[in-house]
Amino acid sequence: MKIDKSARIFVAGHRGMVGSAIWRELQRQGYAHLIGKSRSELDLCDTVSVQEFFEKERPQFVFVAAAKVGGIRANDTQPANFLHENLQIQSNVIHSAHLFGVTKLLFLGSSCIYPKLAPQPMKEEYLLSGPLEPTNQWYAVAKIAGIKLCEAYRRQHGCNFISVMPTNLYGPKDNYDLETSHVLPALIRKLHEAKTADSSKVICWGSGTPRRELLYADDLARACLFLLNEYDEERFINVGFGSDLTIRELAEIVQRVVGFCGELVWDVSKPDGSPRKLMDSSRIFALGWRPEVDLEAGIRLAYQDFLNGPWARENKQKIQKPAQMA
Ligand code: GFB
Repeated sequence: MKIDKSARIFVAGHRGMVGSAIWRELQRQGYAHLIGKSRSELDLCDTVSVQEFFEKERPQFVFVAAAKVGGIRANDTQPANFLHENLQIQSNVIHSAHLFGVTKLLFLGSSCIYPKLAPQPMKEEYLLSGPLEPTNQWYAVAKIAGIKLCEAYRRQHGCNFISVMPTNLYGPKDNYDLETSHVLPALIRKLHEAKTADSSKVICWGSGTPRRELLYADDLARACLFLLNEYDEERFINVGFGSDLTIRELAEIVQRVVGFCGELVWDVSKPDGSPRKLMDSSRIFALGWRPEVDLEAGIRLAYQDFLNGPWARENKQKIQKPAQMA
């Protein structure tokens, strides 16, 4: 299905890293009628407000990029929030999309839906074939419920709702809070602060041996628009970069990009999480989509975004005082 450039398109979560990347890509491709609501304007956990919003705005297409997200520690320490908020957001948006006749909806999941020890690379059919990784099982269960909701509304009501599983993501508007962030923004901030404070070492979490696949958010956004136009199947579809690396190798790239010459110390009291999460993206590759941003180039863009944003400015103020290094 080809989407008209004047269609009313709602991006749930348009201020987040993924939602804002989708918004930029929609604008770049000339879609003229975009709808986005900040959290203070519309609480997606509130069923009545979400239904009223759909009734008033009547979006024709919906991207569900709103979610409570975080890195390994946030997932591990806030299980109730990750499960409850994500279940609420997605069921409110998906049910309202059905009630108000949305033409097509795209739901975004996560690679953590796959079993902790799934064979690599992970194919779509490995869903629910083994136990989940304990640190993020709550988020994973919510995302699996989101996939199943889309399938259920398709089967029972004939809705064209599709699900897309991205690998680990990074890019503009990432979260640099060291307690709740994912590994890449954490490494960018820690290494930048260490360089600025002339520290000799930085503490990284875990053993450094887990492998991760990372995709730049704007590449995911291109994939999402491509799939909204081209993909109508019930089966969800993986979107990955196509190769992975160890966390230690990732940290070494960040060292190079940031220009930090000190030592990386691995704190093995912190969890490693899944040993490996490499997606098998052959289905979307066969449809003709490919990532465009190479990892080191993407990390350079992300570092620039960090330097231009509030986290680095806060850091500049902080280092007037004696520097604190993690
Ligand atoms: O990105 P991350 O937090 O989450 O951590 P997951 C990836 C790996 O980096 C783990 C290590 O092995 C961490 O121990 N790591 C090293 C660090 N230093 C750091 C650091 O300073 N901060 C962080 N955060 N990690 C998440 C899930 O899993 O992936 C989410 O918890 C979601 O639910 C997301 O699915 C995509 O890749 O392990």
